[in-house]
Amino acid sequence: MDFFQDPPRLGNQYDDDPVLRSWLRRVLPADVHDGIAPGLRELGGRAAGDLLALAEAAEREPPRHVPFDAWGRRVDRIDTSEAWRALDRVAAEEGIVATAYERTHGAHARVHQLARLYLYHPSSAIYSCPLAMTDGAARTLERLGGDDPYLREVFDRLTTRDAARFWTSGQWMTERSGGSDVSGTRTVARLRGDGAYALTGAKWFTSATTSQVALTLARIVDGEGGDDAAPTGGAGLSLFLVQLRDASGALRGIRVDRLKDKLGTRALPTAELTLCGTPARLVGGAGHGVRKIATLLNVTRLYNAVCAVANMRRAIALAADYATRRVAFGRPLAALPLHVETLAAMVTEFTGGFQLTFHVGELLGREECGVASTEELLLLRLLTPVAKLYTAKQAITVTSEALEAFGGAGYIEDTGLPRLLRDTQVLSIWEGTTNVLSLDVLRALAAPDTLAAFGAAVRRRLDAVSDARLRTAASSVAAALLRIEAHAAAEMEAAERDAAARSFAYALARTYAAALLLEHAAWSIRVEAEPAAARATAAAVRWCGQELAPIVAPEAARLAATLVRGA
Ligand code: MFK
Repeated sequence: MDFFQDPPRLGNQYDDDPVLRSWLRRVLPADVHDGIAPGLRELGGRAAGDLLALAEAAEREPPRHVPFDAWGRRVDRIDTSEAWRALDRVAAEEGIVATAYERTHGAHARVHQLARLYLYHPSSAIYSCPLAMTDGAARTLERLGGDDPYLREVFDRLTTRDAARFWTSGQWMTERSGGSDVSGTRTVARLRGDGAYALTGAKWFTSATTSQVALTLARIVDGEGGDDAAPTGGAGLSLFLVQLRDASGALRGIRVDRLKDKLGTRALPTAELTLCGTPARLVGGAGHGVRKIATLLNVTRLYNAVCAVANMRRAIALAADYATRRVAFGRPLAALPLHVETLAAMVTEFTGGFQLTFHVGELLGREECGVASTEELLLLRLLTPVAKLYTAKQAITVTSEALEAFGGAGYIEDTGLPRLLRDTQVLSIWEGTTNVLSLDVLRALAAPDTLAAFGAAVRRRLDAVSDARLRTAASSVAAALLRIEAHAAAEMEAAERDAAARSFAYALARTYAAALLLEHAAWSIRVEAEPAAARATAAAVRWCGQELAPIVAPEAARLAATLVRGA
């Protein structure tokens, strides 16, 4: 009889995830945990069921730009699939954004919401992208919208569970002059007679152009004065809200030039736009647009990290299930020591990334409810870019390894596996590249007391570790922290500090995650039954066994310059 390999199967994505469940049990009060667990279980079932089917349908029918109607009129329609629109409805009804703003569980609301996002994202065809921007826009309007009734109404729509009223928001920052160096933004805003502004310019990457509103940056100029009249630099930019369409559905002074042809995220419409007098509402007063939109960026960067760990988790779920079905050399892959070692390395990466990311979620929840301490606020600012940049790179490694765990099948399109890698590759690019975020980490550390807050948070966790199984690991973390502090205190040229920024950010990520893993393992040993405690211990010990602070020394940076000049 012919042989056919069994495909991997997904079970309930909440029940099958010991890392998520154990972490939630530790950080949430029992009544909150017990209150939200049934909803998470239900969503975990949908993620392996109807949501997954919708995501696959949306991927089969990517969006299409229709520039003209049959009679030659410019219409710039973006046609999306029924499945893509259903994913929007599900997102509203499941409260993927709303949960964070209902604040039913106070400061725990953000953790609850991020757990829901984590379950939704890998079965959403990246509908999580519009939701990230929607959440970031909601938080920005909550902070800066004041008592403007229109902005209040927009906020309500971004945070509702009523699918008929739900709006999503885009975030248009990138222009042809660059996505990282936003201060070069050339779009201008002119005050109209009715108090609104009119925007003129070009936006080069606008994800989710089917959203109803978008936040964007522009320079306010007087009257008909040219671009030269605009104040220069990031502080000269102002933040605006654009409502894309009028009541008839027609775009308001916006031309869709084309949809981007991307490596991944193919169900997501990403467009190049020309703004020709687009009406816009100023948000939070004139000027300092970069500082104002940073509120949004810090939310979307956390989404990025949650989606990175969710992709790692999905890759591991598929590879681990397959390892029980696939027989090679007379045994299932799950019985081959080197395969087990490879999967364990993936699980370790995922578990460290998970701890770091959801810890940042906890901090954000406390900040949003006004109960964060000064130390927590400093850590939130520092660890948001750290978590984003580190988990994005981990997720690329882990999803790539997962494809290899399937052999040739991992390279074949209709297994759906290559999409997981393609969709993960974007995570280190959008919302700030690894290098831009590494420099943002230095920006955050420039604030007084930030490094001290980091050191105190790590040391407190190490001091609480008493179990003999964790002691060697705790010593490695203490040594890594000293290396971090020595690097921060060392005299060096700005160029040398910049050159080491990425490796320094990695050191912060690995060391902080190590402290969190140890804290979790110590708790698990005390409270949880086996095999949970053994699993948490193994993750902590393996994580701490790696080089925790691989900081590039100034001499190495000089060698780098030599290498690149000759390349
Ligand atoms: C699945 C998840 C999905 C997510 C999907 C999203 C899809 C959307 C795709 C995109 O839109 S990708 C484009 C995203 N773009 C970026 O992430 C921009 C990357 N570049 C940076 O982050 C640069 O560092 C930055 C633009 C911020 C540099 O701008 P400036 O003006 O040269 O920086 P400057 O002068 O240092 O900072 C200006 C102010 O902002 C300062 O405050 P003050 O005015 O009070 O001095 C900074 O402290 C503040 N600031 C900058 N970054 C901040 C911040 N504040 C808080 N948090 C931050 N991260």
